[in-house]
Amino acid sequence: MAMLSFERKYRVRGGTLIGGDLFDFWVGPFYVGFFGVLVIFFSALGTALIFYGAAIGPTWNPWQINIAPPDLKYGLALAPLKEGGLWQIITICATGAFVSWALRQAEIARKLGMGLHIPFAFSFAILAYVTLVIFRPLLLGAWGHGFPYGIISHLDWVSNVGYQFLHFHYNPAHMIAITFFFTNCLALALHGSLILSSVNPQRGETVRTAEHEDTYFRDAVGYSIGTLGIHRLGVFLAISASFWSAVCILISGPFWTAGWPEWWNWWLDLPVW
Ligand code: 07D
Ligand code: 07D
Ligand code: U10
Repeated sequence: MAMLSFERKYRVRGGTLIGGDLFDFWVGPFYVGFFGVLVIFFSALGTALIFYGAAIGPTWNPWQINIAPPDLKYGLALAPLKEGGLWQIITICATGAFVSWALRQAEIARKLGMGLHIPFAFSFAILAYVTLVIFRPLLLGAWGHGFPYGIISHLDWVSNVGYQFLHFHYNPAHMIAITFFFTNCLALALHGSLILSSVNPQRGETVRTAEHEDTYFRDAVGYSIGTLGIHRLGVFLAISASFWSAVCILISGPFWTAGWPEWWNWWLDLPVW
């Protein structure tokens, strides 16, 4: 693929975390780097193993394909390939691919002299995933507590684990996470619509400025967080949503074994009554 005119300026040497010049090149639009090679390796192996798991399973229906974790009886040991061992290797591949992807983001940011905000934010998604398939199973003493890899089967897992705690909505960290997710959605709706309303005018009208944007919210709610501030808020809301998700599932089992409604008994037990 031919270089776009501006790419010559940005496709520069250096910034790699490992490997020096070795993989410091592009294939088409993609920067490669050592971690790009790792991403391709882990995702190709992981995807191939999912296909192998599907091949030895009962169905090719994409919705029904299921790669289950080992039975609880295997504890934290390695399981035979066809009894959860596949899930264990796929988990290693997925974690390897996600972490390599974050490090590739970091290399690209360094190359461009940018901040590391993107890999920092993505690492919170990785945190939620490894909490589900590594940290929580480790604390509970069996890989069998990880979620199964399949479109419908992972939904069944969420529902089953939810009802194990009678009413998952009563999990206070789940409440905080959900509130962050909803607030994140509100913030992006406000931001997206504010930007479009000021910089994408009808034909013949002029583009408005950041001052208009500030004034809009001062008029409407008495305060504007500002053009940089809204992006800080966005990252904060998004990483907080993932963080509290990780917390809400990590405490379910390892630190709280009763139903979640029962947790609220502390309120009834307050001496003030
Ligand atoms: C839009 C970016 C693009 C990414 C997409 C996902 C695959 C999986 C692999 C068949 C926002 C690509 C999907 C590569 C195919 C195989 C083996 C991101 C965007 C389009 N879920 N989940 C989905 C994953 C968990 C839950 C959809 C992944 C937890 C519920 C998709 C993970 C819990 C619902 C999917 C993961 C949970 C879904 C849409 C990892 C709590 C839905 C995702 C690695 C977090 C929804 C049928 C989306 C649905 C849905 C992928 C983990 C709950 C298949 C990769 C265990 C309740 N999940 N999920 O748009 O329609 O994300 O399901 O952790 O209702 Mg899930
Ligand atoms: C884990 C995804 C990480 C993804 C990565 C990247 C690829 C590449 C390639 C596209 C965290 C993957 C990339 C594969 C793709 C290409 C090319 C994100 C992850 C690293 N709940 N609930 C949550 C709500 C109920 C239950 C979280 C709402 C019921 C359990 C969130 C409701 C019961 C668990 C949330 C609701 C129940 C959760 C999920 C409403 C079921 C979890 C978001 C309105 C009966 C999970 C860490 C998340 C969790 C979780 C929301 C209802 C159970 C806060 C809004 C009452 C068991 N629920 N829930 O975590 O915390 O994203 O996971 O009713 O385990 Mg819940
Ligand atoms: C933002 C912004 C802003 C912008 C922006 C954006 C945020 C104001 C200035 C960005 C936002 C958007 C573009 C909007 C849309 C985005 C979303 C809704 C988020 C969700 C995104 C997706 C669903 C797309 C996901 C696509 C991905 C992740 C790309 C997939 C790419 C690859 C698989 C290749 C990766 C390349 C690597 C690892 C480097 C090495 C590459 C090579 C060697 C070449 C390729 C080699 C092969 C193909 C070999 C074969 C590989 C295999 C078999 C393994 C792959 C396995 C698979 C299963 C795919 O704020 O500013 O504007 O734009």
